[in-house]
Amino acid sequence: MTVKDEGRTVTIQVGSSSVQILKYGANVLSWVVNGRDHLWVSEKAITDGTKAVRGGIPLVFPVFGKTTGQGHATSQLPQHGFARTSEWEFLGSPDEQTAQFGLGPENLSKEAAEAWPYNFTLIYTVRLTNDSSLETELSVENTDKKPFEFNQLFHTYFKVQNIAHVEVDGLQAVNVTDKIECTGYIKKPGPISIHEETDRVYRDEPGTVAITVDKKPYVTIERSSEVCDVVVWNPWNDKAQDLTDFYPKDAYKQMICVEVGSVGKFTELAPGKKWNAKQTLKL
Ligand code: TA6
Repeated sequence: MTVKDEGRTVTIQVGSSSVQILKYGANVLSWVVNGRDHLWVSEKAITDGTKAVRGGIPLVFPVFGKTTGQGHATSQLPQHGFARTSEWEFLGSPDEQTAQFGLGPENLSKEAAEAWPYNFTLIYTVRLTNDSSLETELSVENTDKKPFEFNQLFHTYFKVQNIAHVEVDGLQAVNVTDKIECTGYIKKPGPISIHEETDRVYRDEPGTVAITVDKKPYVTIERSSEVCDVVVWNPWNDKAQDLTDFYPKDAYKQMICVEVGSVGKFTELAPGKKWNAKQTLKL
């Protein structure tokens, strides 16, 4: 078991399994178990710090998507906020299978710090367990004298062999916001399959969500109670064509984003208080 700082990345090794984290965005780039990487990263992903990485586990904070209209504290921030496009500090390893990263106002670009003028501390903990599960946990602390509100999401890109054999199971009869159809509805019981551009938020989803392949469990996503929403996204062909860093263009058949977080509404954090979100990805 080792945690190695390799400069721009940190690698956790547990037996033959490994996780690699890019310090830029604290983006988990790979999760390799039994010789297979279970995260998808575009072959044209930009990892030089000039753009959010297309793949892995981008961190969405403090806003999901783009706030419409003026006046909200996040309205000047780019889509999905600044966490995924900031250089995080590697804080070290509490044990030989855990890496920790930190982000505060001092790490932000001038634009981001001006757009979201709050004192805060983010601590991101990535752990590869003895059974090769991947745990990611984000701690948010309000170190300011005024409250702030935020969204948070683990924007996980899972690699699959063929999207036609994949379903997302465990989603309950909850409110769904469909961003493609611009509709809202209550989900019907049963698994969902992906056969077109899909971009949905399953709100206040209480269950343990699983990605299945040919009806057999592939990855199970366990989460803390703060992580109450689930986003399912696949760009499909047309949107994949439009995304310059999405490559190969037909790779929408080999990926699915099942993203857990708190995005249905803003969470308010009072001065001096902390908030934690954790997901555990199990094979
Ligand atoms: O999580 C789904 C989503 O919000 C989609 O609407 C799509 O925009 C996706 O994120 C990717 O966003 P990005 O800014 O990384 O291109």
